Amino acid sequence: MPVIHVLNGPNLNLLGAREPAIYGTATLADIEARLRDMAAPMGLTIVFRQSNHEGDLVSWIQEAGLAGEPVILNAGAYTHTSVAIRDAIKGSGARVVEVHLSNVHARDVFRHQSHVSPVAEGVIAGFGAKSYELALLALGPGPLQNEK
Ligand code: CA2
Repeated sequence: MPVIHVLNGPNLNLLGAREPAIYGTATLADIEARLRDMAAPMGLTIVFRQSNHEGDLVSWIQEAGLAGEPVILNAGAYTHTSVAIRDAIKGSGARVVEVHLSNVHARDVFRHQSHVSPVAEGVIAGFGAKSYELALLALGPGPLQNEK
C-alpha cells in the first residue's frame, strides 16, 4: 500500500493542551487518528511521527524522499530557521506538502519566512487540524491530482 509520511516538528506534542486560541483543541493523537481514518479508504498507509529534534526530522525526510514516499510536513518553528531541513528535502528529492495549523502570514513577521516553501510542492496554512486533512487530499488519489 502506498505510504505517506506525516512529520511534525518541535512543540507540536503540546497541541490541545496549550494555546487553543492559536492552534485549536485537537491533540496530535486526534490529528493522527483522523488522517488514518481518511487514508484507509484512499488505500494509503500513514507513517505519523513527531520530534523536538531537528536531526530526527532531517533523517525522516531523507528516508521518505529516498524511498519515493511523499511527506506532509509541519516543521513547526524549524520552518523559519532550518536550512538543514530545506537541504534534506532538496537532497532526497522528497515530495513535500508544507502544513501549518495557524496562518503564519497573519502572525509575527519572523513566521512569514519559510525555508520549506521554496522546496515544497504546496503550502496549506491556517485551517487548524484541517490543514493536515487538506494536505492528504492534495497528495491522495483523486480526479484533480494530475491537473497541475
Ligand atoms: O501553525 C503551525 O502549525 C506552526 O508550524 C506551529 C509552530 C510555530 O512555531 C510555527 O510558526 C507555526 C509552533 C508549534 C507549537 O505548538 C504548540 C502547541 C500548543 C502549545 C504550545 C505550542
